[in-house]
Amino acid sequence: MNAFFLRLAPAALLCSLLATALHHTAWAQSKTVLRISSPAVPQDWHARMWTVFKESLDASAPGEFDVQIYLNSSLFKQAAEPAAMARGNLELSTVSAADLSRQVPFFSVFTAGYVLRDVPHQQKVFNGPIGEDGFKQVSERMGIKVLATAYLGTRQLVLREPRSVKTPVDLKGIKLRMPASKEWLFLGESLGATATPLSFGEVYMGLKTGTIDAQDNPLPTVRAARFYEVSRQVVLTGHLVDALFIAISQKTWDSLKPAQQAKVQQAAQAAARYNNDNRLQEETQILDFLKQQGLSISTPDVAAFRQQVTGAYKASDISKSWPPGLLERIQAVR
Ligand code: KDO
Repeated sequence: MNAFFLRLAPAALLCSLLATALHHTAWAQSKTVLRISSPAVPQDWHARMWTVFKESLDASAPGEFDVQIYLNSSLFKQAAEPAAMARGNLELSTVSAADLSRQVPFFSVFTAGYVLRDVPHQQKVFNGPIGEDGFKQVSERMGIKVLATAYLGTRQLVLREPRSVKTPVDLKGIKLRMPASKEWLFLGESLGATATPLSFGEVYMGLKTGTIDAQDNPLPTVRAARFYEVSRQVVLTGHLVDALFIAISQKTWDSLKPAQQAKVQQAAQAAARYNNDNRLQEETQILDFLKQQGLSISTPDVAAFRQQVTGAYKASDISKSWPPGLLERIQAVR
């Protein structure tokens, strides 16, 4: 290279670097940002599924989306996500039946204990005409759109200290932590305990310090959030076959091109499948893990719990808000 070109080389390099940087900035700016907020701990399947969502979109729509995942309620508080999505302040999250039931009483039925029999029943209900009816109401009334149903797991009771629990009477006086909403608290009371509201992020400390005596969650979550370190007993009540709905802000959804909507929907379904497969698999082995950690596993009189819980709902104001015939429609799904 002659002297002339050698003098030009640094300038040319600078120009090319600048051009690349500008190109990247423009590229980044043209990407649609999808922020995800979840209370889940990183090890839990419904946290890890968001990576599947991101990878799926990066593969199907390269360069079109900037997916940002915020776990441990680091972006929005637990249960604040639906309102944030409705306002357009958040793009995606998972929402519970309790979150939906405030504006869409249809979902209140799914906050009740012993309504859904098992996972196939849950999936058939939400992936069939009943789910379609409910999700349509969510779109119309809440400014969010449900993209897929994830199985959160079957909720069991987990106690800080061992105790003989056969029927609901045995839970009398037990401070059972529940998520902070009227639907969750009613579920806790219907089990015979004294329901105490606390956000998910505070459960570990609550168990450790004894401000609560028990909490209920699916067992894979007990492992992922390390609640087993501060618990002594699992009582297999199986009172709620719990779901989480992957949802997107309607504003975000409407801003996407039809081809992008299809890719986002597919990515959400892939994420839910990943969560469901792994969680189901883990649920088959989790009791061994918990026993190894020193917890005792007890089986109560589930029929007695079912009877008490079902009766409590029937007699409550909560069930008065349920659309007539919906419970029977759900029960008829086989
Ligand atoms: C909980 O707070 O117990 C709960 O299991 C309720 C669910 O609806 C969901 O919010 C979940 O926490 C979080 O995703 C943390 O796993």
